Amino acid sequence: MLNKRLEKALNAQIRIEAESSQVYLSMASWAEIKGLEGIAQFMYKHSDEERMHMLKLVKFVNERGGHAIVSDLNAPKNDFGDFQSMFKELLEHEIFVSQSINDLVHISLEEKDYATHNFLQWYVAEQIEEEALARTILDKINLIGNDKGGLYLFDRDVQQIAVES
Ligand code: OFO
Repeated sequence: MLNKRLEKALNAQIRIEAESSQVYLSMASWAEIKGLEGIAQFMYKHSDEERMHMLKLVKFVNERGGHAIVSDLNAPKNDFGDFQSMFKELLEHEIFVSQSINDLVHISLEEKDYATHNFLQWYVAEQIEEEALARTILDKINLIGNDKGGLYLFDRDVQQIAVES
């Protein structure tokens, strides 16, 4: 059975995952209208993944005798300036999510809830991957600079990552 402190913290994480899904959906839509097809596809996929992260938490909270709450969300912005800044924001957002997962892990240990601690390890591993992927993409962006041909190839590369992951 989840204690109230952990239930509240897990519900806060449910909200963060839902907001992450909205942030990436907004990035996908922005990229799509800019003609950045590959980047849009990558972001749509990322948005779906965040929803899956949220659902996994919802199921877990309810299975453990808590009540997963579907709350209102902050609206994401809908203009990202340029794709370079957008990917920087993606990395910053993932770092923020990792911090929040770390805090949750900390609470689960303080509350001696080892089932939740074990469940959260999946998120810890996922965050390592997501941060690493965002950093790899930013490295590619730095390599292409302002080269238009490079952007075309980058867009295709990112699409490929979306298809393969
Ligand atoms: Fe990309 O963050 Fe979920 O967990």
